[in-house]
Amino acid sequence: MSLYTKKLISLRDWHRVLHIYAKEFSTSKAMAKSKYEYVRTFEFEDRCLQNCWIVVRLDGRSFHRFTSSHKFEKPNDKRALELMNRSAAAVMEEFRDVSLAYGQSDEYSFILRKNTDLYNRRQSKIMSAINSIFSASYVYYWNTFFEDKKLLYPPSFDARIVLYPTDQNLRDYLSWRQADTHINNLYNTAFWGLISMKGLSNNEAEKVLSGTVSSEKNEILFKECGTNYNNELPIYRKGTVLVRKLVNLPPSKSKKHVICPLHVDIIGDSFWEEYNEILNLKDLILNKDFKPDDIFYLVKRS
Ligand SMILES: Nc1nc2c(ncn2[C@@H]2O[C@H](COP(=O)(O)OP(=O)(O)OP(=O)(O)O)[C@@H](O)[C@H]2O)c(=O)[nH]1
Ligand SMILES: [Mg+2]
Repeated sequence: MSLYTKKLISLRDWHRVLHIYAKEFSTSKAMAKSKYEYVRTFEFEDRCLQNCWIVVRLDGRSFHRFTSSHKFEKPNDKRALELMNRSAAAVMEEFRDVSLAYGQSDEYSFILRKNTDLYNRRQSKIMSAINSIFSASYVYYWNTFFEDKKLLYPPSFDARIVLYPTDQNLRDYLSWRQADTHINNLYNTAFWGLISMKGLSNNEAEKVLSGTVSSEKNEILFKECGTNYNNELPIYRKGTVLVRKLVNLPPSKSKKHVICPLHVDIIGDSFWEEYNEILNLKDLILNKDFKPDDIFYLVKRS
């Protein structure tokens, strides 16, 4: 009985037989490959701690320059914000474990379910994949939102990952980002209002607003520019929160999974009560209040 027949009988496993053949008749190329194999040991374990909410925040790199090169409207360019929202929805279409996303200005935060097993919770894989899908989508959808504007150079985004161990930490994180939206937008609206409506220079507008609190900025906007801040579009004042919904879509009225952009308060309790499945890690239930006229993104793969 030949050596190989003996091995075949004793192992009774074709996979292992093939492995033996491969090993015994390996070419010098395969040997060389295994010689270098050790470099893998330089890789390090970067798994996110279990049971923590995983937040990935992307931020446009040098968007001050990017937005002025592309002549974005000041202080807010609605089409640019909608492009950000579309790109973030592409991330949520791809990764079902992203249960919510929040965006404002040139940044977007993605919240992964605390029990996610995406890429074995490896930080570098999660962060790079999300950044890549978002950045590629921003370029891919550019023409859909800016049919009259050429993309002059490739935009890019930095990314970071932060872990939050409690639901309250996660809510505080999102409250921080939405409070930031409010502070920046009120300032920017008043600043550009004083320049465009009152004809002030950048320096003069800065001086008028220096040291003022929110209520004073509101008053300056109202008295000097005739603008009631509360009438500004909610997408500017609140930013955008992307949530998942299970809805009946006409005409077939079959159940569909959609992603909806909302411009609502996420600091108070009511948002978290309405979308309680997010913190409770529950499956979506049919949402009967959905209006198909609102903007939504259909999730094609389920
Ligand atoms: N005109 C206009 N500019 C915007 C809009 N949204 C964001 N920006 C610009 O993008 C900048 C974003 O701020 P930052 O992220 O702090 O600045 P950055 O230039 O991107 O710098 P890094 O993030 O540090 O690379 C703002 O300061 C604005 O200049 C918009 O809707 N319209
Ligand atoms: Mg930026």
